[in-house]
Amino acid sequence: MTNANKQTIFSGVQPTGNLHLGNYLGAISQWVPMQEQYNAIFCVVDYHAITVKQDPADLNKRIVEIVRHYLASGINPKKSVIFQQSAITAHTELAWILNTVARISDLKKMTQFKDKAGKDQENVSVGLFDYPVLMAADILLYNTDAVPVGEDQKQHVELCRDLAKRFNHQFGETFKIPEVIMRKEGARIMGLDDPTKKMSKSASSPVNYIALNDTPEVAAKKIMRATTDSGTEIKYDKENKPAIANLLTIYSLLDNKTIKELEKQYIGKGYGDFKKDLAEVVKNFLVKYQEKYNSYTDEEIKTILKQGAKKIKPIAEEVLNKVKTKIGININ
Ligand code: ATP
Ligand code: LTN
Repeated sequence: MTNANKQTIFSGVQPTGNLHLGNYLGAISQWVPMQEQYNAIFCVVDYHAITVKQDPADLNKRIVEIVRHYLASGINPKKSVIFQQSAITAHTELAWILNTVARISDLKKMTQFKDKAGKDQENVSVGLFDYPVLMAADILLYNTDAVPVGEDQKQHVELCRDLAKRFNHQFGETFKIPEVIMRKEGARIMGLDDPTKKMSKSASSPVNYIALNDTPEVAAKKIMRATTDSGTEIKYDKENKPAIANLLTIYSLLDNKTIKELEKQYIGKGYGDFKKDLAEVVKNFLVKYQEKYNSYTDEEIKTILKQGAKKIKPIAEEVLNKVKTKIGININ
């Protein structure tokens, strides 16, 4: 199943909207080198996706697409487990049990809920409100040591830790307490049109983000149109030059150069030169990425998902069974 000498990481992406460079740089790309060192489990969190309205046919296609993104990014199904959340019923069962430990006041604090619900908090689904509890169940079912995510998910992992501690306190040592892992740079990639807001697939403007399935030409144009700051210098200064700092971060991560190296490379050059080169870097990245993305058949992907679930289902069942015993509902 998994190697007892290695720690376990768990993470997931929702099959909603178009994945973008923020998802890739902030989350998925940091998983790739971790596959060597950890038991790595990557989930397609379809039960999370339905907390907001989805078209069933689109959702069905997107589940497969997320796996394509994982593979295109370099997740290797021989090293890591890739599976679909709804294939393992322990996720929703544990979420139900954790619902009895979570408090309404905990969930009301979640900034993602507040952002997504907006002014209409009373009329969104209970599922959207409860979403972080399901996420906690995902993580805790696999004795997870660490959860690599983008910065916007940090608060959810912290809630997961709190729920696990509360449960352990109430029922005795049961769950491992997971740590959050985030990139030092790139945990929050900002919108190309507005560097004060995170790049988001739900952004109102398509120039906010570079979708991983944008054509390389369209993506290059988006870079050329990206907002810049006043002044002319290519310098990393998050406070005063948030747009250039964001573009430098993207450049650095895609081209494997440090920000210092890039600053040096562009001494005496202007925003125009810098953006032209970055557009080329993004273009080249997408050409390779999309080639890999398209190189798998749907059948291959479905097999990967099925084998993944089969491999880790026993771990989830064992943990769930332990929980059921602790709370007193196991009668066998
Ligand atoms: P959105 O705001 O675009 O709807 P989300 O956070 O709901 O996105 P997911 O697809 O579930 O979307 O996110 C997958 C992963 O990508 C998570 O780990 C999340 O933290 C990360 N992520 C999302 N947006 C960014 C970003 N702008 N910068 C860095 N990481 C990000
Ligand atoms: N809520 C996360 C997706 C997610 C997740 C998880 C991430 C669901 N379950 C468990 C890490 C671990 C998001 O990115 N929107």
